[in-house]
This record gives sequence, C-alpha cells and structure tokens, in this order.
Amino acid sequence: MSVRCMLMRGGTSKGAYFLASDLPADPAERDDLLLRIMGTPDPRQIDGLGGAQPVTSKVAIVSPADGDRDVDYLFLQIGIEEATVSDRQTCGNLLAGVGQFAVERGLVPAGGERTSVRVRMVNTDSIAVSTFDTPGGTVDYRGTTAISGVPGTAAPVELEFTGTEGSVCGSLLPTGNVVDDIGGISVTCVDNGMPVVVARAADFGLTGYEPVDELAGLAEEIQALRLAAGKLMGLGDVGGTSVPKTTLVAAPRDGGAICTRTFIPLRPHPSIGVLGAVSVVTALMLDGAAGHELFTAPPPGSPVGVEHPSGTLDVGVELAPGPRVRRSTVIRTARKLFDGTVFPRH
Ligand code: NQM
Repeated sequence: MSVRCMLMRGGTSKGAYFLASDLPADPAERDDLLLRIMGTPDPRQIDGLGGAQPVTSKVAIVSPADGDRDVDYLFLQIGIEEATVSDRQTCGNLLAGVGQFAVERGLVPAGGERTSVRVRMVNTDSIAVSTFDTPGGTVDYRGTTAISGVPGTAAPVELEFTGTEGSVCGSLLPTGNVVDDIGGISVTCVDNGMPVVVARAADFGLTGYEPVDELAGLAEEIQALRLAAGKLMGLGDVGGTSVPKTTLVAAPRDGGAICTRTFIPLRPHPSIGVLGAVSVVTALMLDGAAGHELFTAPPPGSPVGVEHPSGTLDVGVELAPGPRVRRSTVIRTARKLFDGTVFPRH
C-alpha cells in the first residue's frame, strides 16, 4: 500500500502533508496509518519519515472548505517513543506550507503574483490567512527571506491570525488570573493560539541564555510545573499531552524584546513555535505578568523580537482592551522538499 504525500519544511518544522481524501476517513485507522508512515514508536523513527524530534514528527491534513475559508487544516503531532497521535494543538510552523500545498494539489487557484489562502485551523477553530508568492500562477519557494533556525533564504510567507484567543482553553487567561503561584514560582498561563506556561528562567536557577543541550535535565521540574498549571488551566491531567508548553524568559540580549527557552512539552525547543511565541508575547504585554518587567516593548508598529536558542522570531500582536486580541502576525518561509508516495510500515 502507498499513500500520496508531500514532505515540506514549514518555518522551523518539517512534516508530512496529506490531502484528507488520500487518508482513511476513520480517525483510528488514519492514526494507525500515520504512525506506520512516521516510524513511531521508535526513538529514532528509523523506519519512517519522522525525524526523531517533536518539530520533525508532524502531519498536516488539508481538505477543501467552503463558507468564509478556502481550506481546512488539521494538525497532528505524532509521538516518537510512544504511539500517540495528538490533535490537541495546532502548529503555526507547518501552517506556513498549507496554502502552497493547497495550490499545488489544485484545491485553491493561484491568484496572481501573490496568493492569499484563508485557512481554518481545525484543531483550534481559528482562522489564518497565508499569503505567498505565485508568480505566473505557480508557487515559487525561492526568495531572499531568512528566518532564524533555517539555513539560507526562501520566499516569505505572511501569516495573519484571528480568533486564536483561548484556542484550546477557552480564554486568553485560562486560570482567570494574570499571574499565579505554583509551588513558589510565579507563572502566567496564556492561550493565544497555544497554551503556554510562562515563567522567569531565574526562578529555575537559570540565566535563560543556556544552550538547548544544557536544558534537557529540567524535564522533571518542567513536568511538575505544567501538571499543576494544566489543572489550573482547565486542561485536566496533562501528563501525556503536548500542551501546555512551558517558556522560561529572561531579559533580551540581542536587540529583541525578550529571550526565551521553550519546552515542547518536556524537550527543549531548538527555537520556539509560532503560536507559542505569539502567546508568550501576548502574556508579557500584560501588566503584572510573570516576566513583564523583563520585556522591552518595541516602538508601536514594530515587530516584537522573540529571542530563542537559534536566533529571533519577529511577531506582531495587537491587543484591545479587555484584554482581547485583535490579530497576530508573523513572517515564515516554507519549502516543498519532496512529492510522491510514501510506503507505510506493515
Ligand atoms: O507554536 C512546536 C513548532 C511548534 C508549534 C510546538 C508551532 C506553534 O515549532 O505554532 O509552530 O510548540 O510543539 O512548530
């Protein structure tokens, strides 16, 4: 048996993109197939497409949609060691390839030099508009835009999010508070597209500038924090789920607004997720948030630089009184790596 599949880099992640119509309709059958395609369970995913890291063990499933959107995008996080498939979060990085995939597969026509595709992110029932280069009516991945964490340059993909507030938890501040105390550590629990627990790196005895490989030993402490936070956020027992993420913050040191070290959910992230960064910035903009005093707000209208272990991710977040979120924006790049058929393990 073989399945039509496109392998794409979306932002700083990599995943297998499928048309929903190329996969079984039954979710249990579909998930079993995806585990066999990605090579899970196995710490190296040696017999499948997965790259043995959370950011390379991802699947995007795209289908045509009507109403106010062009396509539906379902994101699935595929476990590595464990045979798990989670739809509990979306992924703003794989999203960066969804519009181009929709054009390549003929779901959406190219609309001139640049094409905008309205994507419903099924996991969180929110909308993203993705705008990318389609000169001469075909997708062009080549360009001069660099993003931290990806070598070289490619064509820019503009992503604009609306309706991401409370995407998984139901509200922007799911505990009802700007700040909570968990075992003596101040945290801000936020959900503007991704549930994240924000805390100061200093409260973990860290500078916040540690390289990723020095952070692996924190898994137990991070798990204890997110287990307690998950309950306060109304997520129940989050012991086996991919959300909430945890981001430890420190003062910026490379001209950005904040420095971050993120755990997804226990492994240190080599950079930071897109909606993760949007959510962290949203939290830090609020007076009284954990780490708000470390946040150096840029001049109005300028992007907010989120420093992370491999560079800086620039995001835009527009808040309204409440606090409510008007819109969030980010620039990514994406690239088609391979198009063909994949042969799942038996
Ligand atoms: O937060 C990693 C990534 C992500 C998700 C994660 C993402 C997002 O780097 O929108 O992009 O948080 O698991 O792709």
